[in-house]
Amino acid sequence: MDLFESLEELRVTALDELKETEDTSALEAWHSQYLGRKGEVTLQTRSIGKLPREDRPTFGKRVNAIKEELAAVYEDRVQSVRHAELARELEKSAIDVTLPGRPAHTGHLHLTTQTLREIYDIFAKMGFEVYEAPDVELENYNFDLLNIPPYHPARDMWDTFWVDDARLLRTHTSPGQIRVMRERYPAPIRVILPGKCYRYEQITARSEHQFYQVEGLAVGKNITMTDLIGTLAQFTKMFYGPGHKMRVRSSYFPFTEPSIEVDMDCILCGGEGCRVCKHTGWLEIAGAGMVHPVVLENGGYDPDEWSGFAFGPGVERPAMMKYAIDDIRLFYGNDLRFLQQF
Ligand code: FA5
Repeated sequence: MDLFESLEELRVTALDELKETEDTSALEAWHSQYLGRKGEVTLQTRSIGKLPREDRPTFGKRVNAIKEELAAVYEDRVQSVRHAELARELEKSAIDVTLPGRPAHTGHLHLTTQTLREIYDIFAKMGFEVYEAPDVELENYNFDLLNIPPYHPARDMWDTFWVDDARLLRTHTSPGQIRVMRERYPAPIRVILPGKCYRYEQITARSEHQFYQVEGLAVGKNITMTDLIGTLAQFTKMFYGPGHKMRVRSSYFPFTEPSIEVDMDCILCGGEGCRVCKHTGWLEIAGAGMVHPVVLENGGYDPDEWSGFAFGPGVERPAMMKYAIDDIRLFYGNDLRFLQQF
């Protein structure tokens, strides 16, 4: 076979092999085999010397033409192989838009907020409006105007976080009584004052150092203890549902006279006694009483003409009773396993 024939044969073989290439590495191998610096087609020019002088230009031109042709066909092949590779890649990593997505977790109201709203609803039905008072309170409002002067031992009932010499984090919602009375005088009052209270005290299963109270205050003409007990009995019936026991004990608060403590039968132990009810079968849910004449006066109301009652339940403790929660620390422990149950 002469050099011209073997050159044509090389062309056909190279084209056939190029058609077989399926990926980039096969293409690279093909390119270096035929068109690389030491490729079979490139090296054809070295055989020129073996040809008769008159055939050499024709052979040289033919080698160049084949090189150009193969280079052009190679470029086309590169394009189509890349396309095919890309298509395979896309198919492998394709997103299945028909798959259902991961569900987004929606939050919900904290149990304390739910309980607060439930309490607002109940008192709204009895004609009480919501009145808001500040968390950072003047010592004067938190104590003095509530008939607790600096020397009074009752201050020991409320271990206090002080902000400075005159201001503190309110230890109870009762200072709001003075604010609302001073604002509303001489109108009759029927409000609840919800909010957070702060006490510098030991955290236990039943006591937190931050907790909510919902103060209640009614001021009017001829308001009596019967109205107070009736209101609290109605509240407990609506909050806990029928079939629960409420009891009232006499107690002492400097800002009410007479004063009472309101207890519910302990739902957790069914009255048997447990650590939450301090083994008594009863859990204290509110302090209450008839507004003390000094407090009425400090609020601007003449005690000879006006009378009133006040009460101050917590929020977490009544919720613990209602939902059988045996540790108050769960409320603010941020454990979703707890929070998601409500
Ligand atoms: C008071 O704070 C009075 N101001 C209540 C009051 C208002 C009496 C109006 C008379 C008239 P006491 O310290 O008992 O009272 O708290 C009232 C309620 O707040 C308790 O019954 C309880 O439900 C809740 N409470 C008190 N301390 C804590 C605490 N550390 N953690 C959780 N709840 C608490």
